[in-house]
Amino acid sequence: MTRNALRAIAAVTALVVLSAPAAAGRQHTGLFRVPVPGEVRAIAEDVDMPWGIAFLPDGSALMTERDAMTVRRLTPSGGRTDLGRVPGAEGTGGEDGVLGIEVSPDFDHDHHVFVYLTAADGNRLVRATLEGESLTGWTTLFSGVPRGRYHNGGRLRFSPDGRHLFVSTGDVQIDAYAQDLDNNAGKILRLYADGSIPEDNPFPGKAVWSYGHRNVQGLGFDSAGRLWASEFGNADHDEVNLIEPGGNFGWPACQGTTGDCAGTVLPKRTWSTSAASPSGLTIVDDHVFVATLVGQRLYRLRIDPLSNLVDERAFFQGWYGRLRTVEATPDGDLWLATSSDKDGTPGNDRVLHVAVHPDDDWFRLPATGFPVGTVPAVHRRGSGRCAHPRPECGSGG
Ligand SMILES: [Ca+2]
Ligand SMILES: [Ca+2]
Repeated sequence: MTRNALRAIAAVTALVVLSAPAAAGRQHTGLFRVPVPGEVRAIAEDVDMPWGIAFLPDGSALMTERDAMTVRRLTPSGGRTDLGRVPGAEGTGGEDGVLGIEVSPDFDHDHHVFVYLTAADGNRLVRATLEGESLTGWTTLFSGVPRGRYHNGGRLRFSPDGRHLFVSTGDVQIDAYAQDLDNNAGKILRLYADGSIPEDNPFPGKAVWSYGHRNVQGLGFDSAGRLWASEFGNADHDEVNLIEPGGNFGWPACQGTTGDCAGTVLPKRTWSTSAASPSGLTIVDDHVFVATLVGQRLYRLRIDPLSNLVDERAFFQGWYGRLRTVEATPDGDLWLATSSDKDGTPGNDRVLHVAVHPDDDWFRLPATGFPVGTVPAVHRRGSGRCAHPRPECGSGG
């Protein structure tokens, strides 16, 4: 089959996806308030390289530690239970180890937990069952993702309808893998929850959902059911992308918007790598939050009716060091994980709870969108906006 034919299939798939109603959460036509990060308190202060965080129906969360290769359960009040080391995981002390974690959309019935880890022969997706205070019945669902000391991707995210599990991978520092559709490195993969490959994936028989990625560590869905992803650039440009099924996102010929980008999907936002190095991503009320490592800040960007990212704000810049992961709680607050992996001291990372206060102002994403040039700005309050302790005052941008 020719590449054009494949692209045609991908385009049809895209139309099917984009025309499908948002299956869960608030509709894209809903009236949203601007989520403003506020008070911060520590949930855990002596964890080691927290990487994945996923919430259980009771409001507690499962957290992986990358290098310790463990799973822990944290409660919002600071309670902690060790669920043990993940069998079969082995890291090199680089960026591999036990990475993303997800909870089954049907957890109340199946108690399934999904983990992305580095094993001896590559990165893989595994599943366990949470029974009481232990994870049992570890099963490999999908393997064959190349591993490397660096660029292992690792984020897991269920689609809003719970039918598909998305997996981000990295190019493991072999650039050519990202463009090779027979290689699962440098991709976003789309699987069923049992690890099988959906028959309507853009490239028949392949797990590949999008390709040409360098290292994706953040995935999130907006209220229209669209997938957004954060991606580490090389030396110049980090990216946030709106993912199109079958899309080529450019790497390695194209980085950000520079290089040979013909025929590739350009990012919706780029930053210099010194201002970002984006890992985790989550979306609250159609605002994209991105946790950054080198940038040591939390970005918030609003998705506007034209699917652009606008009204960027940076929070907590330099306050907590490198930030790996941001996840929305079931009630719309945020958990934030630090990543002090460069300081040579194990066990000194934190998981933080960030209260989110809806702003006084509202905005609406209409179904039809506004004509270009008439997109209404979010109205900002004047006096008092930057009164202590609102962290938004901590930085510009
Ligand atoms: Ca790109
Ligand atoms: Ca440390």
